[in-house]
Amino acid sequence: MNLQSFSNYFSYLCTQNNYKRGMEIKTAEFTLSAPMVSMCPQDTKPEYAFIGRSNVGKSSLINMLTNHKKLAKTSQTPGKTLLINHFLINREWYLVDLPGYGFAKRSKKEVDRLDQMIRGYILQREQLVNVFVLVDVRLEPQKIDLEFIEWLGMSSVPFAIVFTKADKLTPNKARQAVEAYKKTLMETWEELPPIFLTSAEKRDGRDDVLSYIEQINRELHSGNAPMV
Ligand SMILES: Nc1nc2c(ncn2[C@@H]2O[C@H](COP(=O)(O)OP(=O)(O)O)[C@@H](O)[C@H]2O)c(=O)[nH]1
Ligand SMILES: [Mg+2]
Repeated sequence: MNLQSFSNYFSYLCTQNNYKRGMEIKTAEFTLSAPMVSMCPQDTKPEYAFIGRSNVGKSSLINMLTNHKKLAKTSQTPGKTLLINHFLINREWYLVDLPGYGFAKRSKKEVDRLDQMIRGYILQREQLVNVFVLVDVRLEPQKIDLEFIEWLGMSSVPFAIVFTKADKLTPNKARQAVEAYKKTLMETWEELPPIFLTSAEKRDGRDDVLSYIEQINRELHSGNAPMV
């Protein structure tokens, strides 16, 4: 699916009257950590991957979404942040915690290995239905994020952008930052991906993100979703 058709698909989702209903998280279980896509769970349930630069608020967002104070911490024991971590949610879908991209303090060899692992997973994992790219709402658009987003679009990978740490700005400033980011994206893309504004601290945006996931799951179940 290319960016344009995904955007159309999202518009379609938004017109469905049940779009805004929140999803209840009943169970969230750590499944396994894999060093490469071939070692990920042998399962066909839909997967939603989360990625972003280190410190963007990924662990906090995952914990907020799942109502687990330490779920993402499970994956933070040494080494595991360098692996693909699967969490099974409601025994129905996977939340996948990917290593951050663009580490400052790693050797070139290590950066290349991680890069290959992340891209291999994203391109090869057939049950991956959406990548959430996390971006700190306080920062000017960063080259590394824009390049990653561009690569997703060029690779026809459906993705959404999740702005984090909204509570660190006034609501007005946060909205302005999102608008400025959209403007930057529109320099490259005709249509925008789905965009969410969140705060793990205030639990803002939780229903929106979970409803979005739930709606895609529902479409997949009913067989109406366009295949990626
Ligand atoms: N105020 C605020 N701080 C946040 C939020 N999300 C994360 N943080 C803080 O940002 C830092 C990095 O968060 P973490 O979730 O570990 O980032 P990760 O490296 O991307 O997993 C921590 O000190 C968090 O407490 C948020 O929504 N609001
Ligand atoms: Mg983390």
